[in-house]
Amino acid sequence: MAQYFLGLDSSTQSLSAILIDLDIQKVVYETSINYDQAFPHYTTQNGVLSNPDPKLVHTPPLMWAEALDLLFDQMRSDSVPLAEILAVSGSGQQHGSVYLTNKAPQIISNLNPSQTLVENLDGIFSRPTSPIWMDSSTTTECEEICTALGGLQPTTEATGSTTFERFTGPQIRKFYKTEPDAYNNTAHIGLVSSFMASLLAGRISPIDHGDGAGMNLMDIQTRDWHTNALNATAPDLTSRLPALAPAWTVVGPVSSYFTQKYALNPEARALVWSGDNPCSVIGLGLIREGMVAISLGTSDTYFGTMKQCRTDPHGEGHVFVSPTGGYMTLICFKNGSLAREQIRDAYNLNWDGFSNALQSTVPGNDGKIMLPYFEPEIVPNILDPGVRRFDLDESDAPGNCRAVVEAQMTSMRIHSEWMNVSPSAIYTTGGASENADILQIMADVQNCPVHRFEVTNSAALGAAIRAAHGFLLETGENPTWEALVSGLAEPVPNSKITPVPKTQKIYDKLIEKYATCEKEVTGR
Ligand code: ADP
Ligand code: XUL
Repeated sequence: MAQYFLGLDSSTQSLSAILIDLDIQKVVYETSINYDQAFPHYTTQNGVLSNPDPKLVHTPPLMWAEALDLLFDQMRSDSVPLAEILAVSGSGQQHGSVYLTNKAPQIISNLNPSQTLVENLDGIFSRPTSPIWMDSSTTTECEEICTALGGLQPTTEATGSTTFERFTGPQIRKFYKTEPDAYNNTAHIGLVSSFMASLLAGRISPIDHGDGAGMNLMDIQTRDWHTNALNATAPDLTSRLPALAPAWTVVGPVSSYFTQKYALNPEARALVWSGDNPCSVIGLGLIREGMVAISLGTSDTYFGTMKQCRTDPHGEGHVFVSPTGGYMTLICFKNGSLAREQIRDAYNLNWDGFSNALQSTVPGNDGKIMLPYFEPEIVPNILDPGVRRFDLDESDAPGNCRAVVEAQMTSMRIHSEWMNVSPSAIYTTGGASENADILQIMADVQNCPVHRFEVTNSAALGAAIRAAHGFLLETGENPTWEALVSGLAEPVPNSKITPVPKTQKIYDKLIEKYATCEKEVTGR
């Protein structure tokens, strides 16, 4: 018999849904609503309000709620078996915050199905727009909170990350400082994830530990609110924040608004939502310590997993709680595909030519090294961009092609070493994961097999799998993550690329030399 679980993804530009049938271990339905197209009346561009100050990036949260109505409408017209869904969970863009008045609990628990969500939510917001993760206007507040907590390393050890402009704590502090009346008028502060979960459950939802870790407000070790961080952020913040809870928490049955309006089953469970990155960890099948996903997109990102909580002493990698209950890290390298493209174009190559160059050069590149900071880099923190070459001639086209890729893979290895976990399997996604020669270097430098992974929406898929996990736990079963992801979140069959054993010694040496070059440039 079918076992349907629904995962939603409230992302920057769209709200998506994935329905899985756990019985046959397949995705059976997918849909997505693009905000700009569906709701021109909010005047968003790529999901955000334009602002003369590029550092201010907000979105009206009412739009996210309106999208929820339209999504269920869409599913109903597509004859999705809504009445048979056992549980629903979701994923939200991380860090974005939603500010509600003291009327919120009452409004959320009495949603009237003969009206729209938009009509129902009249009077709920104490701040009509939500700062989202693209907002970078809180540098002063970051410094204030970081200083109050004792500096970069203590802040990272306390909350899993040092303060970042987009993180929720600095955003809340700025709101309190610049709009004190509106802050006073705010009774509840949630994240995108917990706001959406609250609508589905018809009550204020907890924030899950995964998304909570993206706030600079949660103690990453105890997973409770961090008193000193709260005090450093804004007065009386404790009473404004919901509870924190594990990612498998059932908030309650779905709200009668959805059962009456869209014929969801009144028994269906509404789970807490999590952030898109924690959800993606599940949607990418990273269920055991040492499983890593590397996305080679516009930027390159590294998702690592670990059982124990360790934090990055340099504050470059974020530590979030994984929906498995362990920990995950997110490390973002800005100079990814665009850096590879710069080199490709500088030597008038196409991707085949770039691959030929990689094939015609040797692992370790005879010690030729490039630091590929075409743009300011996030990891390591480089504000003053520029490509640096060591024992590498700019006229050496194949040497430069190998050097850019070896640099990127080496940098990933060096800057994930603080986790103290050797990767056991790497799943790779993104545009450049098409390129087997790049993946061979990845496997060799990391000394770990690499598998290609094709995903369309790992966050929504992860949310659907999490819904199944929470549901089965509540019904007294003991689901294993292996069984849950099986068939749903697995790499492309026969895509495994194994490291060449004799390259190990070569790369151990290269890594040492690379680290020295990097130190020279960063001064650290
Ligand atoms: P994003 O999702 O961040 O927009 P994608 O994951 O779609 O990016 O990746 C796009 C990038 O993939 C392009 O910028 C391009 O550099 C890279 N790419 C595409 N094909 C190849 C290839 N064969 N070899 C290396 N890089 C490639
Ligand atoms: C993570 C981050 C983004 C958002 C939106 O720290 O800011 O990945 O979660 O996707």
